[in-house]
Amino acid sequence: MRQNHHEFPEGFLWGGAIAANQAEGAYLADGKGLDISNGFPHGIKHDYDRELSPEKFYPTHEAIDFYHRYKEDLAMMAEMNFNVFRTSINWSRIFPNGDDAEPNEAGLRYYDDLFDEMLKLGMQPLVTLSHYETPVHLVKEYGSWRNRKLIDFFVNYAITVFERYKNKVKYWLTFNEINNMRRMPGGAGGIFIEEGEDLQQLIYQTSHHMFVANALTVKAFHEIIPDGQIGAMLSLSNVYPHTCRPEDVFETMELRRRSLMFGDVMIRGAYPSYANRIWEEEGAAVIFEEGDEALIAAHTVDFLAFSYYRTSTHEYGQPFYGDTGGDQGTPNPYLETTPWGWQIDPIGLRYTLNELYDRYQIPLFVVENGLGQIDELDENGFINDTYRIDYVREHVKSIKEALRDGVEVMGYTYWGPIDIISAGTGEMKKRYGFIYVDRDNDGNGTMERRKKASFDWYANLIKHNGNNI
Ligand code: BGP
Repeated sequence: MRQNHHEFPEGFLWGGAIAANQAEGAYLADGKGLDISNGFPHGIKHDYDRELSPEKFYPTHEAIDFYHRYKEDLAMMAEMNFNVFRTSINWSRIFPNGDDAEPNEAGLRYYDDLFDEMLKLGMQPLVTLSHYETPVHLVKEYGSWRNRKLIDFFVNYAITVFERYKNKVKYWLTFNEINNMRRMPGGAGGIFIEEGEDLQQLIYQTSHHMFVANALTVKAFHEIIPDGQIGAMLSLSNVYPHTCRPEDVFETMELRRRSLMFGDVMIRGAYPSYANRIWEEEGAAVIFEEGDEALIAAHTVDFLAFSYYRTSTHEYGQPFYGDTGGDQGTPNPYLETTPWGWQIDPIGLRYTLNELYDRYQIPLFVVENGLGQIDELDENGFINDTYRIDYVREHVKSIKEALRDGVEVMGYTYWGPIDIISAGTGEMKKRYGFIYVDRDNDGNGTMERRKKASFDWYANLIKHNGNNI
């Protein structure tokens, strides 16, 4: 029988995670096309501008200028002893319109340099193919994932980057938080509802197209990078029943299943039996083409990556509502809450790791976990973010407990090791970083980088492979 780990195993992947669109800026540099993130003035929770307005400020256009400053930033990540760094390739740097016949060489070269730099510093790149970055042209011209042509465009993009980076990048993720198609299809898939359309039908049909694309991508990946690993990525912050009332308990399971079904398809290779009932009750009739089910069955992912930020509770009859942090219902009186209403629950991470491993029995990777807070500089310009240290320490302890429970965990990439643009709200004020960036919500500031107290603490945690807590 396999022994459970009492400590973090050797080779555990420690680091941080960002997304291209929330950090790079340089939104039209070197031939890049517009991607959907460029049209959200206040993040994906809020309005999307189909046409950019010259009067408005769009935070992703400059973001934190990681595009030009990545060497300096990665050097700081190396100082924190990262052995993995997660970012995305912005699809629209490689195929500016999404349907171009040839890839954009300047975009390819940028990621060559970026991955070379990571490798030089001892970090494995962990790369997301699509992190809320669908090219705008695909949305306007094809209706995004409504159209099965997107499957070909996406797979062609994936093959292009697999071929290009096969000797540099061994860990890949397909769609960031694919289950956010249910909560925020605009951000997750460039799906903006048109008059006369049924939202549920739209969500499940477009998700189905993404599942087919996922299967074809996994197939190509295993052919091109046989020594690598590719994962599904879901938003899996958890939700508890608000009370022990059976109606609360059962409906909470139904809510959770609406996320887990995305994992079921990509990991088990088939829609779960309860999917039919969901579609029936939502009035959705998902059209499958011949061969779709066989493809999905044949090409499943190697591991499950997920984000975990918080838990919430659900009461019977409450509408299913969520944001970038996960499902959100009624506050839990036992938990502390951030200024953004996210409730801190380290035990919930251990609960989630066990839940997922029981269900799937494949390696798990915590690729997002972090604390968005208001950080204030003291009179010396220092940020003593003990609250962030507490957050990470308690969550890492929970992972250690899950290892003892027998869960296989590959790694931990803290979300936003450097302050970046919030995906949900477009703010800079919601800071996650161990590194402070001098920039505010309106784009003022010098962009100077500065270490917070958590910087040395996290460096020391990794130095001891997490076994000093
Ligand atoms: C996830 C996204 C990230 C991210 C994070 C935190 O949903 O994958 O892109 O930003 O949530 O959310 P926010 O930025 O809204 O605080």
